[in-house]
Amino acid sequence: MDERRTVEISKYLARHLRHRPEDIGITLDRHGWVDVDELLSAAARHGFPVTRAELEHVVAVNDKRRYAFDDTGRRIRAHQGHSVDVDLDLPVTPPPPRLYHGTAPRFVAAIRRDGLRRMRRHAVHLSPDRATAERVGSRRGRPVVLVVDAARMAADGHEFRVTPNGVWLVDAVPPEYLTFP
Ligand code: HQG
Repeated sequence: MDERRTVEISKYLARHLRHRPEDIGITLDRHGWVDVDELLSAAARHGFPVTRAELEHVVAVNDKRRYAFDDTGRRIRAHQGHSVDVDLDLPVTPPPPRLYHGTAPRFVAAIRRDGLRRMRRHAVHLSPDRATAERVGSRRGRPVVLVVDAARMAADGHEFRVTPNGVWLVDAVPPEYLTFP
């Protein structure tokens, strides 16, 4: 399958498994799962036919491993990034001492004031290393990388969770835990 088709399917999945399932008449369960057959027939009905083989390919090769099948292979969900309300059911996990967040210069003043907020998503997304945070930030132009004192946050009772593809999630990061460049 060529790269363009892979990206096209991945974007379609992001749209409907994270943000707008109702647009194609599917419903995610409370943990974000949807039946694969239901997804494929809904996609076909809405003018975007995808085969099971294509779906498996996208799940397997996706650059950030954004999607996963359950153990039976009958259901699929996005690992993170939802704007619809889901409970990803991930265990609270002790974070590494430092985590990173890539953002854009235009958000820095508000972040200094309010800290990191979830904005439209279900959680604030943090990266385990600076290089990943730079990539996240560069989606919006020149990246600005903030360092999060995760050790102190955890000691103060903030709960961290990590997705199977290595994205750290937290409800918010108050400004006192942030270091700005
Ligand atoms: C910023 C992609 C003003 C925040 C990426 C970010 C990631 C604030 C933007 C994943 C703020 C939200 C998530 C505040 C935070 N005031 N701006 N108080 N607090 N912001 O896209 O972290 O390709 O929802 O810095 O790689 O950029 O979709 O979050 O710039 O892993 O799999 O508000 O999305 O992954 O933007 O990206 P987003 P994000 P996927």
